[in-house]
Amino acid sequence: MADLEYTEAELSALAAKAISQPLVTHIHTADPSAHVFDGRLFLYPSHDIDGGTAFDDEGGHFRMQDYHVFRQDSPESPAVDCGVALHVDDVPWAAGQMWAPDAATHDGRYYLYFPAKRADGIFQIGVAVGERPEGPFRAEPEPIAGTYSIDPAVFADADGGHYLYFGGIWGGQMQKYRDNRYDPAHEEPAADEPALGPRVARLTADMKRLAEPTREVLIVDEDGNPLLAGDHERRYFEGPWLHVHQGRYYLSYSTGDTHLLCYAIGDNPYGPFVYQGVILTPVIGWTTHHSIIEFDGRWWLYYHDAILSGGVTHLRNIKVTELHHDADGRIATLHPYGG
Ligand code: FUB
Repeated sequence: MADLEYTEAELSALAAKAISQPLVTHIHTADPSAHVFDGRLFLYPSHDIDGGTAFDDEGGHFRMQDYHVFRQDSPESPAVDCGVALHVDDVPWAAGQMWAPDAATHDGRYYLYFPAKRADGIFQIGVAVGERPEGPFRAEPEPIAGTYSIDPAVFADADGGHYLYFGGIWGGQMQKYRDNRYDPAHEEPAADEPALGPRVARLTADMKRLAEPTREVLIVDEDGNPLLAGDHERRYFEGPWLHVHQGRYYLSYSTGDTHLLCYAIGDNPYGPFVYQGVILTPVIGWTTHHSIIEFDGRWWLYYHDAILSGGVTHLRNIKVTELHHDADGRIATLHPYGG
């Protein structure tokens, strides 16, 4: 997960061809989860900082400590910083590394879901409750029992149910679990074995607990065979997101070391999901992470790159661009710097 080397000239050429510009420039932001709550648009990104830690494949250089929430009048409007919504110092169980968050609303309250490392270095997912979409949020004293790993994403289904998805391999630690049990001896499956999928569980009505043990979300090819761990261009790595288009459930995610945002389609929140294709080709920076929303009848992809920092992988900036589904529901592939 090293920095990328770009000359000034290369960066200006990429910026000139980019399909969108950074939404936030006064701080570094990444992993944008966008939501329309009561007709208003809110963004829940990571807040990147330089913690002075050397790069490693475990993501030790992503040392984030807090979250800012942003408000927009529309995806094409400026993003207004609503300030610090939650700080790690106010989370009793968390020691650091506040990675990609998400948010949900239910019965007039707002819930921020976030991963963080406990003092023993193990990631878990917590929830914090607020009275307003922009926070501040008050963290529950303990992480959500039964969760682990990173990248929570909460999907609100039309029947009122909420589903928590999560999971990331490598630094996200999901490869250390099988059947929801941690064993430090576990590693990623071999290349010819089925890849690990994200985890999903329905949330309880109070939005603070899992209503059931998490189960694996299966991503399969067009013949129904599970994608294999060696299929790095298509297999799940991190950053799950769910949206519904014309009655079908779309699971989108990052392929990590091949830097693609891909999608797969299913007919219910648990899957299986059939792999379809690429949403976004690689951005500047090692990571790619996104969310997809509909606003006023148009679809939008929120994502990030690292153009503001000249390619520093852990100093990113969020962006947004329009997304198109064709008549068959296929998503047109976007190229972040044209082409
Ligand atoms: O922001 C830290 C991590 O980088 C996220 O949790 C991953 O999805 C990747 O974007």
